Amino acid sequence: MTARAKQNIVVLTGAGISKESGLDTFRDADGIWSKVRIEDVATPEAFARDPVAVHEFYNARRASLASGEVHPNAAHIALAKLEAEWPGDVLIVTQNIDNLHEQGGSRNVLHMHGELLKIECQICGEISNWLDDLSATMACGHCQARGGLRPHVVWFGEMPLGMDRIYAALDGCRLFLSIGTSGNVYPAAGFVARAGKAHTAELNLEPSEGATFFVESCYGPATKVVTAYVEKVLAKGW
Ligand code: BV8
Repeated sequence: MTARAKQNIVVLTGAGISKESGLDTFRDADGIWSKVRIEDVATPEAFARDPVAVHEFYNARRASLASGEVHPNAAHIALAKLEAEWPGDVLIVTQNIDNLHEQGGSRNVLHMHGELLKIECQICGEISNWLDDLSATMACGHCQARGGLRPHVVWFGEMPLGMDRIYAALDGCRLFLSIGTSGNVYPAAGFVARAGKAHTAELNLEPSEGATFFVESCYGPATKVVTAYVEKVLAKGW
């Protein structure tokens, strides 16, 4: 087995990688949290207090993503090329709930904050693909119960998905890339410190909150810096 085949890569992505596909980020000046408060739409308490408002928030984003007008960009496609051509494992851990990594060709994707095009029943636990609006009165297609359906999304205060698998991948990886994230949200923002054996690089439009934790940084739009970085890794490593 070649040396490279033993070198696994973990890539963390955030909303910035989808910005050039037309999806809003959260904390940029015109971002999602400048228009609506986390406490009103992205916590279990908000959902219990006003499920209609929370469903409206996710229904609008789901309709945009499912419209067929939002496409993966060159950065998503470059990461799929890295996965296809790198001899070791490449795991994408995304904070994003869009499906643009998959649309761009990536297969090994872990959505730690859930997926916008899936819903879950709080009564029977069934997780289903769902492209339409969701409402508080809809019946679960699996158990037929009404009133238990929610977006399959991790809200603030809830446990992110796949944490054991993520930490195992971070412990063993030799390259950790952080792309398009401001480093504000934990535990994702702490992953760079967990990747003890890895070369760490931040590819972002501007320095994140955790910029000083990275050995290397490349600043600029993801469609440029990610494509260039992937070509460099495939040509000569890091
Ligand atoms: C949890 C829902 C317990 C779906 C989201 C310490 C340890 C552990 C927890 C905490 C802690 N301190 C505080 C907490 C609690 C909390 C938290 O982090 N709060 C923050 C606000 C302080 N965390 C939680 O509640 C998490 N759960 O902790 O459980 C636990 C404890 C330990 C270990 C395990 C579990 C749950 C967090 C999940 C919340 N759900 N989303 C949805 O509606 O989308 S988070 C939300 O923020 C999105 O998922 C988003 O992806 C995520 C992070 O934001 P970013 O992706 O970084 O987006 P942002 O806009 O901030 O930045 C975009 C970046 O892109 C910018 O830097 C910009 O410059 C750049 N950019 C812009 N354009 C481009 C670009 N880059 C490249 N190219 C471009 N063109």
